[in-house]
Amino acid sequence: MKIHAAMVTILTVAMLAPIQAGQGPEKTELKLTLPKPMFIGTPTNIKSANLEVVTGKSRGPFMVPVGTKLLSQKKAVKSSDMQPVIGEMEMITDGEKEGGDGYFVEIAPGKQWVQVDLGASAALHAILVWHYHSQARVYRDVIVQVSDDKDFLKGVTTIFNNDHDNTSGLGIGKDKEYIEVAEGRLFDPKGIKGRYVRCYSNGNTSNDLNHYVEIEVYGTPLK
Ligand SMILES: [Ca+2]
Ligand SMILES: [Ca+2]
Repeated sequence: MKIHAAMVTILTVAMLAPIQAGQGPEKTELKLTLPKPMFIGTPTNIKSANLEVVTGKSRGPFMVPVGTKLLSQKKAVKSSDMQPVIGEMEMITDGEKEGGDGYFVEIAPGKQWVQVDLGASAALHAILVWHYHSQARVYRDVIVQVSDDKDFLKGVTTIFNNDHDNTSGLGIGKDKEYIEVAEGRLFDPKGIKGRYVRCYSNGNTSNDLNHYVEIEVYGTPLK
């Protein structure tokens, strides 16, 4: 039996409508500008005790409330290492996401963090991080936190934590390690409110250093 394309559309809309009606604000697909991939295929040389299943598939659409915008572009970035080995902190929010040399910031080895100051608290709907994507790597102990406190001493919400053995001492994380790719990693803050986004890492499978190509934070400003 052949199913007519128009019929499929009607069925899809009919199935989605009741779900959307029961879930508060209207949602739309988050539109991203992605850099070109620098490697293809599924790497086999990565050793990780906590790696997610590698599918090689792209993330697919991610839905956010209507009115969600990029809040992080050109915003100030601070780090536990303010004197990067390569690059400048500004490069983390400059909108450039290419993977090659000249596009990543390299900071000190071991447990380090960078944090974006959005300038004002906002309801956050997507956080994307590109550590490095010119080679397949896993960054260790990736922890993403949101707070209204620039020092992250109070009111801290952890959005993601894949430090499964608590190496970094911020608590055991239940999330999986993942291989860096050109589409970046999307973390879902689920509307949590905050002004600062802090990202930890602790070296990677190629070396002990920490890298960032870009961080993007999407949300809706608070009225
Ligand atoms: Ca950049
Ligand atoms: Ca760990």
